[in-house]
Amino acid sequence: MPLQIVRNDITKMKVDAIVNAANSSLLGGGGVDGCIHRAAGPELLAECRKLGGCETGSAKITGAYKLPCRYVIHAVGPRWVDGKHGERKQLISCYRTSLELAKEAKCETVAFPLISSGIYGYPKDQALRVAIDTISEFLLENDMTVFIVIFDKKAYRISEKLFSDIEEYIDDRYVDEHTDDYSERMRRMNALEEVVYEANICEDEADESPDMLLPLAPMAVASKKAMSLDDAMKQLDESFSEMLLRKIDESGMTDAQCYKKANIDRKLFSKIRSDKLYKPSKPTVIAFAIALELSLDETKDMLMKAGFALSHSNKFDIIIEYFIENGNYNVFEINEALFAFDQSLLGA
Ligand code: AR6
Repeated sequence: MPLQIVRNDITKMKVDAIVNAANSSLLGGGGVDGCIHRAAGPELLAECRKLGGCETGSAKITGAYKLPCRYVIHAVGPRWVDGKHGERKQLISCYRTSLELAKEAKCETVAFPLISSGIYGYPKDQALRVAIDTISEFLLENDMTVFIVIFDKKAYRISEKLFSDIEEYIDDRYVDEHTDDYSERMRRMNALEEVVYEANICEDEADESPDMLLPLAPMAVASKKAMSLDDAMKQLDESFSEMLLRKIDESGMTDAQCYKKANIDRKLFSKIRSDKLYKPSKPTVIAFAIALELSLDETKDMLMKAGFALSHSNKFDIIIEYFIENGNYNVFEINEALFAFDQSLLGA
């Protein structure tokens, strides 16, 4: 997954480079800056002294000394005043400069804290949005794995409105699922049993007793005839990989546009492309469905190809449904929300 949100102490991240939320003196301070200097040891400060400071909105790179990474990129974020003093522009520039420095240093993995969102007072939901938008734009053109490291989950905020909309949507769906009266549930069960029963009876076995019922694959359901294994194999449905490639063609996107929009890395996509019977994880399937902007029904079809379904007794599924129903196909925004609700993220 090229962009990931994780909960951790950034000084523990085993990546090529970590980014420090520094001040323009580059001589250390509180917050994450203090943590990084303490963990790296005094040699880091000695190297920083030679850099002659750094402007707000820019960044400089040093070694990492005792840290488990190779480089520290010291980025100087803006102090929040009221949002009308160019704060956003400077914060974007911080992320861009840091990513360019990481690229020049041939880093494949980079971890960012939420720059400016602590002592500098940038509202956390807006700081997160800037981070995600700027990093995902960079990843459209560059192969890198970038982590946004959230230190304190309590301090993590998606917008209040989005959070409460999703919460309400989850509540409604759980309510739906659990307020069917007894007769409605029996009706559904009976309907289901009839389908299964019908599906299992072959014409020449019509007199078999119902307790001989076995669950059959949809392919067999369609034929209602006993068939040899060879014949059955010939009727195998379009696989997940085949459906994905067909949908990409139909969408007019290139493969790269699609896997990038899905937040899936190139290597994983090549595996799926070259293996017709590739078995993806559920978040991977959904990531592609989102990138392809499939409707809810098409998403369910694609999930079925990989042996999955969406259920109303699962928060992850309801959140996905919420975004699809609202026509919001931004995988990064969806991941923000999934993270806020402690669910696994979309992508690999
Ligand atoms: N790992 C990851 N994130 C962390 C960690 C950690 N170990 N510690 C804190 N954070 P801040 P700023 C998060 O205040 O707002 C310093 O004095 C924290 O929860 O460190 O850019 C500098 O020298 C918050 O979300 O940086 C500057 O003077 C985020 O890191 C000034 O603070 C950034 O919070 C910079 O302020």
